[in-house]
Amino acid sequence: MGSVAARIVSVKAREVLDSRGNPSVEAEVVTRESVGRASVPSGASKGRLEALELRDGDAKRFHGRGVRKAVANVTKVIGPGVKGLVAADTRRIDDAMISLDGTPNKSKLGANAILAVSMAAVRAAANANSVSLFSQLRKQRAYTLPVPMMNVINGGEHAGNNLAIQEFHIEPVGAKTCTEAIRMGAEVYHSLKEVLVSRYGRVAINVGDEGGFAPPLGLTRDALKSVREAISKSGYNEEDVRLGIDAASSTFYDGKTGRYAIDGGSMDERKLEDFYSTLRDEFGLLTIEDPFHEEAFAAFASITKRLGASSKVIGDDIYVTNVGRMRTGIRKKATNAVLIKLNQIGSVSETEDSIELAKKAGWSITVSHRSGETEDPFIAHMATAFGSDFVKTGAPARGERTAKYNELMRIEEELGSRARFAGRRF
Ligand code: 2PG
Ligand code: MG
Repeated sequence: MGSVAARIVSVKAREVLDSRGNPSVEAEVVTRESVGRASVPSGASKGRLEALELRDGDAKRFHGRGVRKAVANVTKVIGPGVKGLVAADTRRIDDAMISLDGTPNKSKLGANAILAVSMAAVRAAANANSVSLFSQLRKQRAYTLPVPMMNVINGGEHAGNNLAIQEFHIEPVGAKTCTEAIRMGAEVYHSLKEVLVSRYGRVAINVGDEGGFAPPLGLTRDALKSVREAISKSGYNEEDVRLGIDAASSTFYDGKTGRYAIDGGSMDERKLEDFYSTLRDEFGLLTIEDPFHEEAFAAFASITKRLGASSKVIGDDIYVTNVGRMRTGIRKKATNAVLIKLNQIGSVSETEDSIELAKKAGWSITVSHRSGETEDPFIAHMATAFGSDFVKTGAPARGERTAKYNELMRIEEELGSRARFAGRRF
């Protein structure tokens, strides 16, 4: 089957809503042979150095959160600028947009405008060739599907409770396939619902931004205990379903005092490291994401040295999927793992560069959603195409989260014997 060099004829864009009811950019790249559509997500606990998400600031619409400027940038600037380029030539399209923008953080056209087109172009190419998105992203004989990191208890800026830690994950590494891992995760999620009702009453099963429960708790340990009980209630052991956290600790760090407000008190860096270490021992935490604030390279390096042999220390806000920041992290041995988010950097090809750099460094890779998501399952394909060890895309509930998990199951089915599962590979 020869591939078609579908060229971009036009680019459209519109405002759509994300899972928090905020506007987001959706783009459509049109070729003579196909159309590719994509929409971008939006974070709440953002890294300071992320590429810029362009918002209108016009208080009369969406409380200032409209994205009409970004939409206009797609139709008026980017569209004419990429017209005639081959939709499959992701690097060329991204470079063209980056130079049209001309700023280091995509602040002129908006990363939301640029990324939407970058993703939609890959889809247009896949559709023109009648291939799945993952194989358009990267052609391989066999693919490795990621272990889902499912966020089953929400805290921090994603929930209305007093948990400082933003996310409590389950990671079914003992599954044989991705599809089985998703089933195991969904079972634990439902056992957790029962555990929370019996411990704290029905008020505890309201959900947060990523579909995890948001019980009215204030202590990290209480959340972890409930998740652990849910794992055993589902008939699994803690070797097969591991625990993890994303502290997103920039959100509870006070730059003036250098202290972290957590569990009703406050801790300095040393104390917080000891706290994580105790949690690791008590709950066997496989993942600790953003344990310290986004500039704390030395503190990251210290905890990685201490816990890194058996746990993944993931850098999210500290790296913002930026190869420059990641190089600093590699040099300083700050982490042994990275979170990859397309919209932190703002184009598909730059995201690929970050993944390749992480691979070279021997880091564990987790492709991730944002807390504000659309129904677009692009990251399921991204994770598969690049052999990400893990995928983080929320609870196994709520449509914008299940869109990704369901897509992974379809991909695994399509691949058949060409599918591997990352499992315990970490
Ligand atoms: C994170 C993300 C996604 P947000 O911190 O890892 O879970 O949250 O999208 O709000 O930055
Ligand atoms: Mg994070």
